[in-house]
Amino acid sequence: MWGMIATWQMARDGVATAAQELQQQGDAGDALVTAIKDVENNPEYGSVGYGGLPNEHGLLEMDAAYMNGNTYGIGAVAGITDVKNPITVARKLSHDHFNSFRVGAGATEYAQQAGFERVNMLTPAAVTAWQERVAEVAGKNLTPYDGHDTVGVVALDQQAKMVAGTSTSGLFMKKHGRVGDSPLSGSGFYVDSEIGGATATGLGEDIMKGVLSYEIVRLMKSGLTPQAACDQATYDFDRRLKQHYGKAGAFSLIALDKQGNWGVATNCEFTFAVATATQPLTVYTANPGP
Ligand code: SD4
Repeated sequence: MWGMIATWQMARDGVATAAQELQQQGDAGDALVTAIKDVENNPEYGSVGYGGLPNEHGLLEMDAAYMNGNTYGIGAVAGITDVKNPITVARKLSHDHFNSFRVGAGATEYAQQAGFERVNMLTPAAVTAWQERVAEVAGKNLTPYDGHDTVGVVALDQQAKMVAGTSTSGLFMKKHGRVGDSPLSGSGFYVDSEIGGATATGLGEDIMKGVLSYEIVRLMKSGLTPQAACDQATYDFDRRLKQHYGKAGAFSLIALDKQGNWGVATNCEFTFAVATATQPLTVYTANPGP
């Protein structure tokens, strides 16, 4: 069995290539990097990698993480700048026992010293979008837009290895140094090859309150299907946030288990891509649950 699930329609092409790798006995980690790099490299996607929208100062700060479900090795970067593929930096860090989560200037310095390509990731279109938004909110308190999209992937290969990863430029107009859920273990992603994995997209500040990716893996461990685990974690926590705050940010969760079964739950309109040994690549639209 093999399988891959990824957040948002933008992941479709990357998942298509990665699925071929998995079908030909490829490694789950390599396939995940193929899928995420495809999104990072596409300037049309304003929320991930090249073309991502910047923070309040016009600086593009990116977050990414990689987890190996066989070893529990995790690598992550937050607020990294001018690096072509943050997911590849995160993956390299996942081999390290110490210093495996780097932030800000330290993350960028690490990537440079490790030989990763240093490039200006801010496109002219992103600069224009930022200038327009700055003019729009001039004199007001800048707030991030809701609804910018992290690419999150969970993959299973034919050797039964599972991995999870995320990459994002976070929320447009975020405060300098703001970090969301995406690089945080348990919140933006989690995977255990003996159980399954999950990743999140949406308002990081709310996702991390519920450590939602870990919660889904924990529920799968207790015997729930990926779909039941996604439903329970997502809708329970959405309810609790609404009880406490009167509202909940938009968020969506996807999961894949070690048998290649998958699940999804969302409190907003959400698209995702799935391919498994028994199911050709499909992009679905999910609607908010109860
Ligand atoms: C964050 N979760 O930085 C990311 C952004 C995102 O849909 O996925 N928005 O909070």
